[in-house]
Amino acid sequence: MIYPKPQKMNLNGKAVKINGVNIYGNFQNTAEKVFESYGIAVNGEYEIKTVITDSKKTTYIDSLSRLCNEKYYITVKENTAVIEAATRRGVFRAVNTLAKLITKNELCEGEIEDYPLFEKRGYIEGFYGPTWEHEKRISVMKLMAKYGMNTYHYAPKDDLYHREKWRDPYPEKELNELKMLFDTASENELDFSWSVGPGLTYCYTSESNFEQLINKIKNVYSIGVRNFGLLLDDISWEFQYEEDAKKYDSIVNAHIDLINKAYNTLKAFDPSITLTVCPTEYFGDENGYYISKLGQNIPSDVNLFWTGAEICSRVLTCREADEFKRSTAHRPLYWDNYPVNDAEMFQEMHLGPVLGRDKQLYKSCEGLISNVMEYAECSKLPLITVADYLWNPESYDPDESIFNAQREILGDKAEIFGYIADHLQVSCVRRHASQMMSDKLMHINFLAATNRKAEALQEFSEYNGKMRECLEVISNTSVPMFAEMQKWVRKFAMCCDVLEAIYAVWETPDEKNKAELEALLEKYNSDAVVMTGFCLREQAEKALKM
Ligand code: LTM
Repeated sequence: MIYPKPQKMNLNGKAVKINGVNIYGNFQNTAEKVFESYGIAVNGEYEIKTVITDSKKTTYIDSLSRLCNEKYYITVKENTAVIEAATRRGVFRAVNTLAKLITKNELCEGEIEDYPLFEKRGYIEGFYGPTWEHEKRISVMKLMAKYGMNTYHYAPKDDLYHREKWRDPYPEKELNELKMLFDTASENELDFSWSVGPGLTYCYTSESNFEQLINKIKNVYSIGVRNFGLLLDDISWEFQYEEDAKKYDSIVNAHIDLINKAYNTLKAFDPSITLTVCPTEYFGDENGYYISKLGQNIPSDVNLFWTGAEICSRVLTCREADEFKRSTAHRPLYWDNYPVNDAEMFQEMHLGPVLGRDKQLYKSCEGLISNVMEYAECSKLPLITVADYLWNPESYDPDESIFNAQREILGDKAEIFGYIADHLQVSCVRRHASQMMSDKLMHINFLAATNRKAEALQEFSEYNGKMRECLEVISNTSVPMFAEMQKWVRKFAMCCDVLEAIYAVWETPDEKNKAELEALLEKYNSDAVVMTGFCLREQAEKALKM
């Protein structure tokens, strides 16, 4: 299987063997670059033709009654694959699918019809904390494009020029880096959106503040960016300036004026500009006064970010999205605060698949943009699952998806990595971690309770061996993701020690072993980093009573 899963894939015929491809037709360059990025040689014997047809078939999704510029068809027969699409983006998606099938040796004769179900699918660097390094940004972008995302929002809270120094133009070096990001996004069919967050010091009645805001946007416009975000999240509900308090009876009216004025000015400057707004009330009651009034008084084509019922929502439901639409006259554009782990979540590492988003949410929203962790490499794992969900939510399987993500990032280390990943799952979408360990200990306890202590010890020892092997691999292999996980690896080492100490008590329940276990457990518990669920402590406490 390839991910994201195509909507309709009927490949049952003869298997096709490919050493390299020859590409003909439109967007040959695009196709060649994609194949090269998968390590597939161009100038081989297998023929790939791209046919651009702007017809209902290639531009319209019947089941959703909407146009789509990412739809494509692939027909595979003998030594030829024909791609039909209406746009470069459609070809880009098709070539990625073909390249995945080729690299997995899964290309057979038959047909594929494919399109995404969510319209806007992407991620936002919208977290508090150290900003991503430039190279990591590029690497995440390319990967997410391979997984079918189409949107990237640049909004790091700790980029000074995004928030604190919103008035100042970017210095040359930073602007050049932004341009490189914009170019990479364009090459990889991602819509790049740059955001400004002026709300900490903005005076709503000041003409010069407004001019500074527009000038800052034009500063970024100069490198080619056309999609902009105006973020008003995490600012005071009180006016900072007396003039504002005098003019407006409520902050929502100041925000409505600002959004409308910015929208009109930017559209007059260039009609192709788009605007996305993050309101100050960005979660909770969809019928609240602020969000309802704001939504109803800004243009319908301004995208409105919304994080759901909570800042970090456990579930996102169609019912809530429909209610949001009724209240605000806008379908929500979800700013989904998963996998982000900033603020009070800083001791958690979110490596699990995305969960709890309705399978039919795409019918009720503009799209979903996932807020990432300050750890770019680690973010890739949950982000791949987000991309899978967004492309084909109806057949999204979180377990399959995360396993594929682990293979994508870690190759043959994926399986052993599962022994630590099992414990790094606690987040807003999942309250419990350590499912694998919990099942294992349950079985070991069962064996012991049914007079099979030798078998129990054998299984316990094998499990501890795997945990230790995982620790060795993570500590001694140079993988970018492992480097980001240091504090969790340190805690994982303590977890391995505790398990081994429990085992020692099982073998010989004497005072010395118990004292050792107690000390290790104490060390484990006093480290605030979030790791296993309850099962480790429970097992240790049982051993201490032996
Ligand atoms: O969620 C929004 C709209 N704003 C901030 C984010 O910047 C932050 O990353 C998340 C998670 O802590 N919470 C917020 O309130």
